[in-house]
Amino acid sequence: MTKQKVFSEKQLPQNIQSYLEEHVDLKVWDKSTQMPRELLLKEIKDVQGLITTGSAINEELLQQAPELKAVSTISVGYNHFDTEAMRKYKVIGTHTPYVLDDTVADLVMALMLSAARRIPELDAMTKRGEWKKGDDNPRFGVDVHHKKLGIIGMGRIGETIAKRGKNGFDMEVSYFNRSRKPEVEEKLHIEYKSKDDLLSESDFIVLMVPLSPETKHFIGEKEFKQMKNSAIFINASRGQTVDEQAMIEALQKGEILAAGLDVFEQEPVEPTNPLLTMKNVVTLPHIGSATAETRNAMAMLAAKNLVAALTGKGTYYSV
Ligand code: 8YV
Repeated sequence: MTKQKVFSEKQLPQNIQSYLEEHVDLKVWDKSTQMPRELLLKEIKDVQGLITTGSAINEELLQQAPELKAVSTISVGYNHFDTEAMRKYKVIGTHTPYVLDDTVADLVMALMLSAARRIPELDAMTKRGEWKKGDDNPRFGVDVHHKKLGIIGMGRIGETIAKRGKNGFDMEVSYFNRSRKPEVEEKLHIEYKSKDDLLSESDFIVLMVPLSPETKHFIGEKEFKQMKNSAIFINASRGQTVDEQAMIEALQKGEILAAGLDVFEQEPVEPTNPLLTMKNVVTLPHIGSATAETRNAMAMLAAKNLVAALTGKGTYYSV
């Protein structure tokens, strides 16, 4: 039987490439840079499977890929999938849940600690040789332990963050979610709060909702005004879940104390973005899942998802 054709727009580790080659006829974009859209549109003309990380899988692409049966993204988030159009063209979409939960939760804790204890700012100061003996008040941060942590979005990653906050840092953890999760409340000893209560009572607010039309600008001017002036806001979901201009103003006016951001409305973040000049904002280049182990596990899961979806053998995580 002839193997089905698969194109990967991302370079893959050798063991994953070998796994794919056993099952499919594989072609890979051989550069580490983002593949230009027009080249992708050429490559997908005669393939049955596509491995992607963030390219828009929309009507424009689907129209030009008459043979396409499955698209596998190496990410848990799939806001780049137009799921309605994919259904229309009978194209299966798969993603990579579970394998990145701990890694992303670790990064969220790192952002909380970094913003609260001013780690990047004081690291830079120390390296500049500006550590002088005497009054260290200007370097005071705020505690993380025993504080109130409010998590917006209680999915798999939200739960993993709750565990760390509760068990690792003795925090009082509450959450807001579209649907209440009594079994998680019982298991983790966390409390459900309305969005308003969570925003006005939490010391740390972590946003972990998937991006969809309902969650675009889920946090904006009104929500920042509801937060305590001492609140630290963390976003490791998607940049568009926050009205970035409103966040900039809230930080400038001192309506919140600090922020830890792994994601931005525009990625890569524009060099002129005012957030990049704020000492009380920790900025990262979307590295939530970016450890060698986790990215390998995600790529392997994406490969297995695709093979299962194309061959009809085995299970896959459909979106
Ligand atoms: C991805 C992410 O690795 O999984 C997600 O949804 O945000 C990241 O972990 C990133 O989108 C690149 O694929």
